[in-house]
Amino acid sequence: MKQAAKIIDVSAREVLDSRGNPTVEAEVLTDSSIGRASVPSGASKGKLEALELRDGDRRRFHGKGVTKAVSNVNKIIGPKVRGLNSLDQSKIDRMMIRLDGTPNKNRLGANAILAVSMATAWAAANALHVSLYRLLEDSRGYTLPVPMMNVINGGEHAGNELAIQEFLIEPVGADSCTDAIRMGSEVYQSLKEVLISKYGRGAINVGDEGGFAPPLKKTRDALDAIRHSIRQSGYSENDVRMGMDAASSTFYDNKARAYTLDGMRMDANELEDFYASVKDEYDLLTLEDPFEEGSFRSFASITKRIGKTTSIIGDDIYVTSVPLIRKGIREKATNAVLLKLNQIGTVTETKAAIQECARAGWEAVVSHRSGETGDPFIAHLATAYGVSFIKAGAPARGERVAKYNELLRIDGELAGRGKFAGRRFS
Ligand code: 2PG
Ligand code: MG
Repeated sequence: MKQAAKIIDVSAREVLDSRGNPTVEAEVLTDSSIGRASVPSGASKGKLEALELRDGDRRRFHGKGVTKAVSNVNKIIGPKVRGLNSLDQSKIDRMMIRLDGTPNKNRLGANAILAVSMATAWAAANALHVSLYRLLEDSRGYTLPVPMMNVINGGEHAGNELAIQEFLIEPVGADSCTDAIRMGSEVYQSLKEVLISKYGRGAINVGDEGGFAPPLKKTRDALDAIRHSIRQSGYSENDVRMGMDAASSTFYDNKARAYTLDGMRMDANELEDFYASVKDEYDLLTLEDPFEEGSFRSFASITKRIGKTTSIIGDDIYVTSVPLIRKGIREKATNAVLLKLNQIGTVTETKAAIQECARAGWEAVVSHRSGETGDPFIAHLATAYGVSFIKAGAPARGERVAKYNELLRIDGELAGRGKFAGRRFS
């Protein structure tokens, strides 16, 4: 694929994300195509994430404007990228990293850099008239990921009292990714009925990622409702597995070194016991961020205890950074990694993080953010690199289904040639 599609213009604008906050959208124009991308934004962020540059001007968007990042694209990045070949993704990404010159992209902003990085990939794919996953491909053939659908929202993503941020369903027993999306949607609709009949219509308001945000307080209440809805949809718990993202930094008290969960105050050992019994009762397939992001030791302890049958996923502790993932591998801290483009800021660095997981034999999970846009980039990224899971929210709300619908298109285009990652887990 060594053709050229020369970049002739790069521009950016402020658009709104799914929470109604401003974010950066960039356009890359080549001599034969156009690529457009917009960047997501997190709520429960890791401390070491690349910088999301916000204006801080209280008179606009409550300080959340991104005009500085937009202007960095228009005035600083754009002129340097013009004239380059859009197919040289890693060269362009490396150039932007150098231009920024800081370890966490705090001069130009990861939101500015990532918007151009992703728009470059779209422009290159469009110039070659191929789907994006084909452009990004890693030559190992295509494997479509298991969708991890967040059907009950808590933590920072909802106004209820659930401490755990995400309760996920994972239809591993499906025949294909297309089938898995259908199964997930069916369970989601059953869950709606289950929640109404148990708790009334007020229980089906939704959180930031489209999952229901019922007025529950206890972890097991949420898991029970999901289990009930899996059975009510006619599936077994082997077909549709369950997972959680605790995002536990959000319920950790640093001074007291204690976690507050389900009305209990627990130290790391007690919390590990809690997770281990929940894992046994509900056969959790995945458990993300069980401890706050500095606790590599606690992560390693739970991985040793339940990691044979459960993927312990590190999100905030790795922030998609290769050096941190390497530290995790050395310390056997987890056996899986969450990958988010905007935690690190370029497509090339995200790819390197995925490859690091593959080398260690760890599962990789490509993920959305709680603040999203209609950009379906991650559906292509997950397929191109054959990761096991994609986490893109509930099978509801436009910005969430944009990713699942793109997977349906990709699966259709591959017409049976794409493998499905679910088989390994069922
Ligand atoms: C997470 C993400 C995505 P946020 O913690 O995994 O679900 O949440 O984007 O708010 O960091
Ligand atoms: Mg997380």
